[in-house]
Amino acid sequence: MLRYLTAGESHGKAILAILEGMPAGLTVDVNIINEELRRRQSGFGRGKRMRIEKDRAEVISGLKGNVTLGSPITLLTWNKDFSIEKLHKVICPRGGHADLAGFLKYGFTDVREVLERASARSTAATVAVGAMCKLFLNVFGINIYSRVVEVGGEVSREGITEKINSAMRKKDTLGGLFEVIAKGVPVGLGSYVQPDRRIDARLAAAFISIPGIKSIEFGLGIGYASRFGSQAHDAVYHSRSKGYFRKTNNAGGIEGGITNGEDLVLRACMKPISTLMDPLDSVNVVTKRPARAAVERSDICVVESAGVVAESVCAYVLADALLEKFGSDNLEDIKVCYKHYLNRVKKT
Ligand code: EPS
Repeated sequence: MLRYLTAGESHGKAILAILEGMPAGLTVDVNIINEELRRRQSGFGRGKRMRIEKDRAEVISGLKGNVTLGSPITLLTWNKDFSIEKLHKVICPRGGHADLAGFLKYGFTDVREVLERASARSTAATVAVGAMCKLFLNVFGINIYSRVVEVGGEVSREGITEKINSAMRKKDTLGGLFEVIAKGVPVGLGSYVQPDRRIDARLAAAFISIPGIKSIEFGLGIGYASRFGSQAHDAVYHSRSKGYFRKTNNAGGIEGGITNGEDLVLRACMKPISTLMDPLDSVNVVTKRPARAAVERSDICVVESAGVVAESVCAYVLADALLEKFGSDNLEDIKVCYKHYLNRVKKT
């Protein structure tokens, strides 16, 4: 079983993750993890914090030399902006953020106590975990990509850039739609035998756990609603060279909660960032009087970064499902098992 925990406040000392269940024998190139962290920080519309931080992962357990030991892997990213003890109090919660619900739930006197951990800064840890999982999946020829599909109704690169510029001018923010594609995924990850073993259920939970994600679609997604079954489903073919294959991939690579050997295609919608420079109405939680919501340093649009985070959680779910099917202690054992399985499938 693969599992991970993240820890760290946005302006605390560091952001970290402990990943447990990676098999022994995987060679880790930390530069590749750092490249993923850099990708998470980029994209048009990011805020000033991204000019302060240059996220890099330190692997402080689970490796000897650059090879995994099968023990928990700790991935640590130091924050340059370590100002949690000095930051001003927040008393006017932002609609759309965890501010008010978190403040009431935990009984704080300062809304900042909520936003420090609710911040999407924690996704640096998620991406470090995802990068480890990608390294593992690469051994089996599985690769994961993402792309921005739409921002604020615009689909072209120029249109999106202009839209983000206009949001910036209007002191507003934007969300959008992105797509994640996983290639080289074998048939047979996940299972229909229990609801919680369905790979689509696991991917959906992982995607929705990313801050700001409001919906996820597989393949045709909402497009299924307007089609006849005959236009919606992917017919099955077989050839000697390809084995079983489809000419279409409306299912997005998943049928019955199991990967079917086609590319995984997922789309997710991210809401606009909830910190607004021209803030919405709020209430001062001390006086209970009407006020404007707090203004914090923030981003304008992070759809591209959200795609990188989604690649990471997708990698985590697929790595977990692969380990579940093919063994989990030693990489060489897993490779033998995997090869045997692919041969059996080819002959079937
Ligand atoms: C983020 C770091 C944060 C925000 C953003 C994401 O840094 P700061 O709060 O110091 O500007 O830029 O967090 C949020 C959008 C949020 O809602 O908290 C990061 O590392 O991605």
